[in-house]
Amino acid sequence: MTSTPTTRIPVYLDCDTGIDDALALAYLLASPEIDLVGIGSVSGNVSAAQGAVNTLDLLALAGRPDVPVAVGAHHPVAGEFDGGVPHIHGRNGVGNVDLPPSGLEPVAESAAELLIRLSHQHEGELRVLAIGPFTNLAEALRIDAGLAGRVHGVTVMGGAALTPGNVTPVAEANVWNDPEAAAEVVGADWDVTLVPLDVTEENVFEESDREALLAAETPLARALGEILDVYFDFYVVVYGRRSCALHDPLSAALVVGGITATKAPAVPIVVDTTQGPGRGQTICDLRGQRMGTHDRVGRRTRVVLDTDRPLAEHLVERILAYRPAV
Ligand SMILES: [Ca+2]
Repeated sequence: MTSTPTTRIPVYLDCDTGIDDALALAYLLASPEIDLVGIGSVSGNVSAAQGAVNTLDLLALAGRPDVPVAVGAHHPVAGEFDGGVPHIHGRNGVGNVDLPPSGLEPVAESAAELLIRLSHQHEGELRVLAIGPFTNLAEALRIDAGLAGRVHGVTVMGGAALTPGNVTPVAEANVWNDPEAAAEVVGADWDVTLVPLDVTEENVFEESDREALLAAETPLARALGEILDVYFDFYVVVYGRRSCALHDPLSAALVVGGITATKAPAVPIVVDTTQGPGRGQTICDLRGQRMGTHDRVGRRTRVVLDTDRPLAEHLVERILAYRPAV
């Protein structure tokens, strides 16, 4: 690498790779503002084990086999992994595309252990970006209560503030898959930024964007274009046309700074962990919004409600410009 790691923001990524996870990963690798220092997988779109395989295959395609990948939790805090969503992300999580096998192995430690180790190594600087269920983060907080004090901030893709859910009328998938973990993460004593469906569903990737990837020079970009095909089919029931929401890439762009949140009030956020129809809801206290949405004193949980510009064009530009380090 020719860049200087000390000038780049260290980021730990927790993911369930996953098609939009793959886009987010490529964007992070293409972003000189940050240094991706470690990745943990978690069950969600696919099993944690399959998510790690997909992540390693993508890292190899990107010319970044040096990034450590740890396999995280297979089951949520309560209950069991439900088998994922092959009808959305394909049977293997990457749109039924057979990526070239990386030949790489995950590290021996768990995702929670990797996160804790990195929080010591980059104390006060580490940004945590979670784009899958929050099981690993909750596990790490339980192992080491001091973790929260060593992390600069946590950004999580998840929840729905003033918009419907995407699994139930009120629950978004990452929270739905492990509400107990989500409750622990938003309740811990660290700065949490929630990136909910309210903003991620506003950022849409269109067929023209996918075609730009398919026509790219790099194998990574072309592979992303291919794996999006299955995802685009699913989204016909969401947007009425082949396209997809940029849930995970938007969360990544907010950490990188490529996209800026223009409305992200610090408010109380509670996750419903009951077994009723509200299970998995992220209840954000936005009362008073008609008088302007202001930060509540002492709150460390923010919810992103608006951003400065659409993501798709910026995302395509970064991925097309990226060249693997040699
Ligand atoms: Ca994800």
